[in-house]
Amino acid sequence: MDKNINLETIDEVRAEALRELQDISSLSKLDEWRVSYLGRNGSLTNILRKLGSVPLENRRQIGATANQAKLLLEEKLDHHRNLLANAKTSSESEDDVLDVTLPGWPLSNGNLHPSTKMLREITKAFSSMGFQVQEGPEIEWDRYNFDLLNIPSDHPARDMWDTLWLDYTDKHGNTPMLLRTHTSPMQARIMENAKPPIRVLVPGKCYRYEATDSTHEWQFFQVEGLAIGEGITFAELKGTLYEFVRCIFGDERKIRFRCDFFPFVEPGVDMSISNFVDPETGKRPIDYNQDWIEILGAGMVHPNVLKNIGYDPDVYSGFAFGMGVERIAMLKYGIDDIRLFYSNDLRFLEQF
Ligand code: FA5
Repeated sequence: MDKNINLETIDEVRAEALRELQDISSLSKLDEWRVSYLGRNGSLTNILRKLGSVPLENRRQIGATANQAKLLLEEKLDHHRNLLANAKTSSESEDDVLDVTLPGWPLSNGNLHPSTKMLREITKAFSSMGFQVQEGPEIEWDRYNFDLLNIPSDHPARDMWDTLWLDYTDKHGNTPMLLRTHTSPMQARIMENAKPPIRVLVPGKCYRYEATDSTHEWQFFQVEGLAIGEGITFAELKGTLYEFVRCIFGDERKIRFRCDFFPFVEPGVDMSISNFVDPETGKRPIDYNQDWIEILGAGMVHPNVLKNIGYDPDVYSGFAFGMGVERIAMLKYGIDDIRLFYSNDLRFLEQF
């Protein structure tokens, strides 16, 4: 028989453990206590391990007492651990008293993205001239983006709008889909569904497969304008665009029209806004070495487009324009690089 193991030894170990436990005031000390009594080489664990050497006649009683002692110490351990954890929480919350006199955290207000701001200003200017706003799909059929606009598949003008194609043809074998390269497909969609007189403005996102630089993005907003009726002339197109520039930039900015080619208008023009050096500040609105910045293409709707939709070009005429929203915002707010619009830099975005 192992002489060290008897009922008194177990009583002594238990009493000593309970005594020690009373003085423990930290979780780390409590863990040391657990290891010394209940750990793998703890005094009570050693007693239990040696039970096999106790003579059979005593083994049952000594074994039962040792197990009871183990259960008691485990119970006390849990209880003491909870006591210490609660005491920690309440002392922490005493340090953490709420001082209602401290200033609060400022709530940061969101603000509109400069493209959204510009879009709203542009639509407001044209609404005051009687244009209605309508939106259209960004994923478009080849037919609307090109064919109906007098740009057949072998037309070189397709290169002007390097295209992001979608790998999709519907079950009727309709021509492939694409991310619209301009808002002009809405000209055809609107004419298909409405009867003249038409005065519609179409704001929306466009995509082009092209390298980016300070004035070119692969995604950007355009606003398309379309006016169809009887006897509409180029003078009305010019008048509308002059009024638009006056609304957005005031009377100071100069406007320049130049001939340009777009297969869906005839004649076609592009329009630029002055970027002259201000004599007072010696600076340009945008810091480019250019006197003019192009913001839109425009023209009289091509008779072929009218015919494609089923309008009689001898009865109806009209004008259309498509403007780059970020380019206008750049001129208005003096932004040098179009790539800032989509770089998600809060230091830039918070200025608007
Ligand atoms: C067009 O997209 C024609 N659909 C415009 C049009 C409509 C002409 C109706 C006639 C009648 P263009 O590719 O030039 O044309 O683009 C028009 C405007 O969009 C440009 O003047 C410019 O302001 C803007 N833009 C074009 N490409 C980009 C680009 N990569 N990044 C930013 N803005 C662009």
